[in-house]
Amino acid sequence: MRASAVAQPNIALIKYWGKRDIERNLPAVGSISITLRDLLTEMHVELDSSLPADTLVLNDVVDDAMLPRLSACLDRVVGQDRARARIVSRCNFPIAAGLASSASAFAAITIAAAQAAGRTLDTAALANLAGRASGSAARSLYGGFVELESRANDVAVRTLRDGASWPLSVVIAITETGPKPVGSTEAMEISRKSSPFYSNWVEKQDEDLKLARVAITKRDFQQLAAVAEHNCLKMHSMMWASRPPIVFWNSATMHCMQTVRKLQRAGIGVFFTIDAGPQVKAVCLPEHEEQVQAALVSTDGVLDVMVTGLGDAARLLDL
Ligand code: 2P0
Repeated sequence: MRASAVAQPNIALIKYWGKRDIERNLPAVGSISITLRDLLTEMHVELDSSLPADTLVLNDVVDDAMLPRLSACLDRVVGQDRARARIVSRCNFPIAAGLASSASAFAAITIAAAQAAGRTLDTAALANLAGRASGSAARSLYGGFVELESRANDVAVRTLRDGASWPLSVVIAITETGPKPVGSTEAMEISRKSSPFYSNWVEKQDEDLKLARVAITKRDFQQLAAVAEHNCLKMHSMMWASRPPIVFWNSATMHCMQTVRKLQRAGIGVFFTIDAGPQVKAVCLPEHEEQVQAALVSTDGVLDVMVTGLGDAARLLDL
């Protein structure tokens, strides 16, 4: 009745923002992401009928903040009448700061919980269960370049290309370490209800998905860079125009974007993307990784820089 799993977060290049069905947490749009390599969330789950309640220890500290969502996820994976769970988690990067920690957490706990309960589920079923907890988590069940298609009653997720066949680097500039001011779920609903650009965002997503899919198939870095930056800026513009406005950026976020523009003008193969937080992810060709890292390290307001590449799907760990 116990199992462990590990998952990495993923970064969307064509982004998910908005829900079509809140009850089932189905995204309003499809998305394309890259699964990262070195950022890890481990989840150890032990089901124990003698426990009075679920418990969570995160990085050696008792932590109740994420417990309600984890418990709800366990209910869906194991069943409502399940034994309570002792959950121990380790995460080697900042949590709830726009680095997709919920994606890796829910991908890992879904796999570990299914195994602990003795349920044999295929990856598609696990991805749908993880996606009920956090839309982006469905993508961390797969490695490399991943596309999520939002269908009438579920999501269909697949790897478009593995990371080894197009090994891009990802340089992450940390510009703030505290948790974000508003959670993604709440912020998405504000956008859906109030942004004058929301319907256009949903309507045009298929065009961006197609361009990105073709760019990934052809390994066309310039085409991927153009559509990924466009999609990112469009999502943030739509959020900014919400009431109340949803602004995740700080001044260092802007400085990092300017750094990337400067590198591009110098012929460096790099583009930026930004999620529900102030961190900037610079995706680059591996041969330009050191230059991109050095430029971001010396950018005003950058606190730290992490460098990684593309990684594999979430998986079980041997106990
Ligand atoms: C993404 N983000 O595609 C987009 C881009 C943030 C910006 O998916 O409400 O934590 O739990 O399904 O998956 C963050 O939202 O949202 C997210 P819920 P999730 O990566």
